[in-house]
Amino acid sequence: MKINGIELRRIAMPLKAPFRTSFGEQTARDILLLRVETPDGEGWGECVAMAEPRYNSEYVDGAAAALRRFLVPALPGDVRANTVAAALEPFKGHQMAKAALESAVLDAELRASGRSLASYLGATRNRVPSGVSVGIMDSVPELLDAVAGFIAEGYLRIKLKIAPGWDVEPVRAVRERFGDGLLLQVDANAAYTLADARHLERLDEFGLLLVEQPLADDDLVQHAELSRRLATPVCLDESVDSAAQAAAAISLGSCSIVNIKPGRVGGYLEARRIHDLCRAHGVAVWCGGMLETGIGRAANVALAALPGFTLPGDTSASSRYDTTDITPPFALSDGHLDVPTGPGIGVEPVPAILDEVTTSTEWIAL
Ligand code: OSB
Ligand code: MG
Repeated sequence: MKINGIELRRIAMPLKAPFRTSFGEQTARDILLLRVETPDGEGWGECVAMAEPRYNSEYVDGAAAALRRFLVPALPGDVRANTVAAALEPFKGHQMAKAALESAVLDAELRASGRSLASYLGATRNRVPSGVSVGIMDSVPELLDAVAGFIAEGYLRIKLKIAPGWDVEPVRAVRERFGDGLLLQVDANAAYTLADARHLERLDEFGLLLVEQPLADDDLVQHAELSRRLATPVCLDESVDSAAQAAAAISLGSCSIVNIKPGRVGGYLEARRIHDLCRAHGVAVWCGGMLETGIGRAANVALAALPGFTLPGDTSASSRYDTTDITPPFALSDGHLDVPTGPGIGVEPVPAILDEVTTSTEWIAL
């Protein structure tokens, strides 16, 4: 497939409510979108790097710089999506920037051939169960109100963000208020150390589905030690940035569940490899989120429809983030999101909405 060029488009999107995690509070989104233009069509990709390098080392200005200077120029003139990763491999890191580029090329390629991303990836379902990630709040009553609202909307699983000082008590309160039937899990975003193992053991009494990324990103050995000590299954997010890292985590016993975020691992093809690897090892996976717009969400929902995704993902409805999405909104039906069936990711930005939120565009000719 020939590519004329690639448009980098920055958009500013509000968040309905501030989203607080152990690494910071976010009140708005600064997002980079990629549009690949070919002689007979286009393809879209969303870069999930955040404004600041607090979740991982990537950040949106850095991703744009890496794409402009190294990644886009490394693409061959005649490119296939399944050769993009190899072309970008000489440049270390920058998984989120690489993922966005591969995603846009893949979308263009699939649109040109009339095939959906879900079908291409090997999806076996036409809808996926939705969970929601609930930020740290100022008080337990405020948290209980927020969780009650999400349950009323139909979310099938609740994830609570935790941090030292906001863990056992909010989890106990949610469990007591909503009962043992609620699918409940927590995410620490690397806020603890192995010295907190005793404290984390206190979460065991709440019957959580999992505890996500309790320790530092590069602490695979300590995660293995913690996994042996906790009854609650340990799930990794930040620690897994490739299939090789997933394999290491599995063989060390660092986790029994993996959160797969395509951006974090360099794209949907690597995400599928991690899915296949985990499935072969009996390790459950679920699809994480990075507060994506409808572009990234559409692709995540397609991935989440693969057979190894046996736990509800952070694939929430568009309305969880904002009052208007740049694509037709993803809405919950019975606690599920429908998997798009159209060519490629199956959705496109609504031009008028996209223009309204655009803060800059840049064209890179190929
Ligand atoms: O750790 O899973 C995370 C959002 C931004 C960065 C990291 C994480 C998250 C979420 C929100 O938990 C998931 C979503 O709703 O997209
Ligand atoms: Mg996480």
